[in-house]
Amino acid sequence: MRRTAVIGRPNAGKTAFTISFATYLGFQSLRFVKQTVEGEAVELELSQEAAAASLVSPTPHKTTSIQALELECAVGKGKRQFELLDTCGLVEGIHPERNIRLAMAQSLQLIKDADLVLHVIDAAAVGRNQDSFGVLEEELASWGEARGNYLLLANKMDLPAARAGLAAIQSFFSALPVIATSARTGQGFKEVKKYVLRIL
Ligand SMILES: Nc1nc2c(ncn2[C@@H]2O[C@H](COP(=O)(O)OP(=O)(O)O)[C@@H](O)[C@H]2O)c(=O)[nH]1
Ligand SMILES: [Mg+2]
Repeated sequence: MRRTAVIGRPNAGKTAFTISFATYLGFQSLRFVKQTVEGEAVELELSQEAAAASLVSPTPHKTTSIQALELECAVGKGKRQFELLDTCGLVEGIHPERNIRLAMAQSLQLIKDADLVLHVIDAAAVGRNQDSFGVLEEELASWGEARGNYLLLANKMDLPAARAGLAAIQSFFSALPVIATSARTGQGFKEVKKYVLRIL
């Protein structure tokens, strides 16, 4: 099954984007397969509201396990299944908590094999602090250019500071495609869908 991985720093809106984008594609209830850091797979079915309430949070590192959403999309006359993978937030250095370190390692392994990578950035946070890019972004940008099928989502475009953030993101990641999105309003989802359909 084709796999799209959603990556980025904690709090960028990865989980919010994953849930709203799946809803945009027409899914009312979402079947998650959670991979715990111990390697166990737990399945759960949640409504969009329940998923958002339990998984989206302003507290960083709420998502410590991989959450895969198995989705089906109409392509031409047929249907194709693909997996949307919400991952643990990536940060520089070695995180003091063991379960977060394990979740990050697990995320990296799955990202490596993904058919498409969506890198979510909080454009509003960048707009407020334009020096917020670090080694993580530099490394991801060069890796993204080398691998291809790597798309940047300048998220939280519904917030005023995001406009300046978008410009900074476009200039920093000048060799990669950038789509302005809002997990809150659905801005940019149509464009993201086009990329996803291309790899199915
Ligand atoms: N205004 C706004 N807030 C967002 C957006 N996407 C996510 N958030 C908020 O940002 C916080 C972190 O979101 P979450 O999806 O848990 O981030 P994750 O750590 O990357 O998975 C939550 O409080 C969300 O409600 C967006 O597009 N616009
Ligand atoms: Mg999350």
